[in-house]
Amino acid sequence: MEKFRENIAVRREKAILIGAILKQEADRDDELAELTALAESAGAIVVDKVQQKIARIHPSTYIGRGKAEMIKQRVKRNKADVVIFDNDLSPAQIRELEEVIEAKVVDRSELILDIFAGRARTKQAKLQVDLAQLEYTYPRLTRMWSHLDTVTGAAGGPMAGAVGGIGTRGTGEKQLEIDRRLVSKKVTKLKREIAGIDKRIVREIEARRGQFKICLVGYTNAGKSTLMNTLTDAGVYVEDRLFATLDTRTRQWTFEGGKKALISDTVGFVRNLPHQLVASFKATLEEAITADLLLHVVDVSSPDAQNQAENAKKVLDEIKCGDKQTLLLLNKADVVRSQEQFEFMQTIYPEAICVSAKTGMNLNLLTERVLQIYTGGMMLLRITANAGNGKIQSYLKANTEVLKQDYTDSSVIMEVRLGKNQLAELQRFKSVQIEEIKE
Ligand SMILES: Nc1nc2c(ncn2[C@@H]2O[C@H](COP(=O)(O)OP(=O)(O)O)[C@@H](O)[C@H]2O)c(=O)[nH]1
Ligand SMILES: [Mg+2]
Repeated sequence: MEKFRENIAVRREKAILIGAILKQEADRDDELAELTALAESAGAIVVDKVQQKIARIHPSTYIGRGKAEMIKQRVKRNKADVVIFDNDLSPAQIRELEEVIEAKVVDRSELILDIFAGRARTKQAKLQVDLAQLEYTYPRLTRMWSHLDTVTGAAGGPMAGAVGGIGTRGTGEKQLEIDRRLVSKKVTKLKREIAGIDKRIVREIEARRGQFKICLVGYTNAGKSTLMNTLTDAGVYVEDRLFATLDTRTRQWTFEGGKKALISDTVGFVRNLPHQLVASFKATLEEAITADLLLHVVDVSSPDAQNQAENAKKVLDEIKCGDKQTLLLLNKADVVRSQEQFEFMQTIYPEAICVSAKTGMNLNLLTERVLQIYTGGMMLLRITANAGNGKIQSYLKANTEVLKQDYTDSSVIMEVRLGKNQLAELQRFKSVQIEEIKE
């Protein structure tokens, strides 16, 4: 049943990327950057890229049979498993291309669906992705078989179609019914899985309580994953210790002085997202909703940078993250193409930090700002407690910078520097006198 297009996953597969551009369209010099970031996001290993000019869209193969033959050779040479198109293909085109190329063919929307499916974690997110998948593949399923004979009752919404009655029986119709049963089987299986997922989510939230959570947002290819890796190079994937297989994109970020935060990567915004996928895309941003701080990464070397930044802000507003503490990062500052545009971006976003995830430029500045927000700024305190109160003394030694420690007959007086956000924790200690020292 490989024609059911369930097998769109490209994880760990060697992929060749194809971008077909109509002759009259403008040249692109981005080397399929977005598709590359998406493919890697889905776990594929990109082994080759082809940007192909075509005179027209060929109805059966999109790019034309000759070009498809050429891709077949490249698949052979690279021992590739999958060919990913930057274009949206019809089911018939995919089928035809798979026959000529003799490898799995995936189009851009399918790739995006695959990523979303891999990232959705809550019940709601899962259901949304599933719905998007059905919305996208079910009508294709219907069309795929309807050429065999006329199908009644096959039209309509994806769910309606799956439970709808069938009139006369023909070859295509029988096949369609089998496929429908597969769809409903899949839904049942998913529901069972969701029950398990719910428990894991609870565990995850438990594990994260009280930790400072940072979330990377921004367009695909902006450099979010690179930034996360650079910032946490010495850090550990949190899943190793806490969440087993649940979240592969959350890492521990350890600051100088030993403070720790959690930093999560997101799929990112996608250019020209098909409308069926918008809801499921938003579901993948759920990580952002629970974060304490957002790092909004913008690729400032892209001519489309301002538009992307504004677009991302709009969506963050829609999912009610608009008021969340956010640092805007103008990334790829090492490769800006237009100095004029770079300066313009700095003018309209004066608060933004210009960074390079690749060269490490200004990442110390970023770290400082994050730490400042994390701690709420530093303050100096004089703390007086009973000399016998060992708890407060060990807390201060472990969690603050102790500048001075004096003893009187019965008391200990300590001067410490700590983050404003630690104050609440400190106030939980009984019989302790706290005074702020103005510098
Ligand atoms: N020159 C340069 N390239 C970068 C920088 N940050 C990321 N990249 C490149 O941009 C591409 C996309 O980066 P990635 O981290 O996957 O983006 P994501 O989709 O936002 O996670 C990769 O090829 C990176 O090597 C940077 O600061 N400078
Ligand atoms: Mg990424």
